[in-house]
Amino acid sequence: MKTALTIAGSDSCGGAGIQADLKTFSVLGVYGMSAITAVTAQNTVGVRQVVELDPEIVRKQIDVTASDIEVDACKTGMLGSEAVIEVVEDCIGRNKLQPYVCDPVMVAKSGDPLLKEGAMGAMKKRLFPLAAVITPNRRETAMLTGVDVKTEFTVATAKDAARRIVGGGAKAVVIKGLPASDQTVDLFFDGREFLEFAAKTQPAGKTHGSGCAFAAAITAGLANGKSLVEAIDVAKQLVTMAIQHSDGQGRGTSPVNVLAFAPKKK
Ligand code: PXL
Repeated sequence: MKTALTIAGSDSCGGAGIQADLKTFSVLGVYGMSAITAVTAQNTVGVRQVVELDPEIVRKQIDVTASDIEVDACKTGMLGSEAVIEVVEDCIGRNKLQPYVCDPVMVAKSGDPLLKEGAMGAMKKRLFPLAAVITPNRRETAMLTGVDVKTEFTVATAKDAARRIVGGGAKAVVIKGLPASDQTVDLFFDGREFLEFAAKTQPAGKTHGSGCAFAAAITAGLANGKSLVEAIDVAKQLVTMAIQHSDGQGRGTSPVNVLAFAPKKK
């Protein structure tokens, strides 16, 4: 079985973060491993408390795991601080954790911050060049390109942002959740071509954990030897089903249900 490692925060309510990543890896038949960067006490309504782990225990989790089990692909989600970003850069390099998918998590759906102010520059400089792809949502795209976070990106205006993110040192980017009539488009750019992955879903921003599941599904696809574009295509299908078949847990933003994509018993 192929393997994948997620380096991310724990979401106690199970919809996003490490929990979403491990569920997604399992659904796609990949053996999942984790290095936890932060523990959040949260539910579908919001994040109540965040405790960041010491960067050295983040390093230990990665090194000890990767020294025993080969990592076929890796992803990062919530990293929290510049100190953790520096450790993760070092660990990815030394342990050759490639291919690597960078989900530039900065703010929870509920609006709670998941990355310290000032740490975004370190993520761009240290992690983006190592990644096969970066997967920002619209808000993260605005933050990464220095425009107002309320910017209503369309596929057309997101193209310029994608060019700037790749121009800044990323190999490829997928900007998630662009509204286009009754579809939601994820826009891919690798410096050469633009591709649009479209599906009919409810408007972006109404589900908890969709971004984590998307990046985890790309990671699992890469672990399984798929090309980046094939992996993104399957990830889009998985997230679309996971949104459509949300089980409706909680009183706030419903978590996605990645199990909806599990292979059906014959
Ligand atoms: O969806 C981004 C995200 C990532 N990681 C953790 C989270 C969230 C959103 O709530 O809690 C731990």
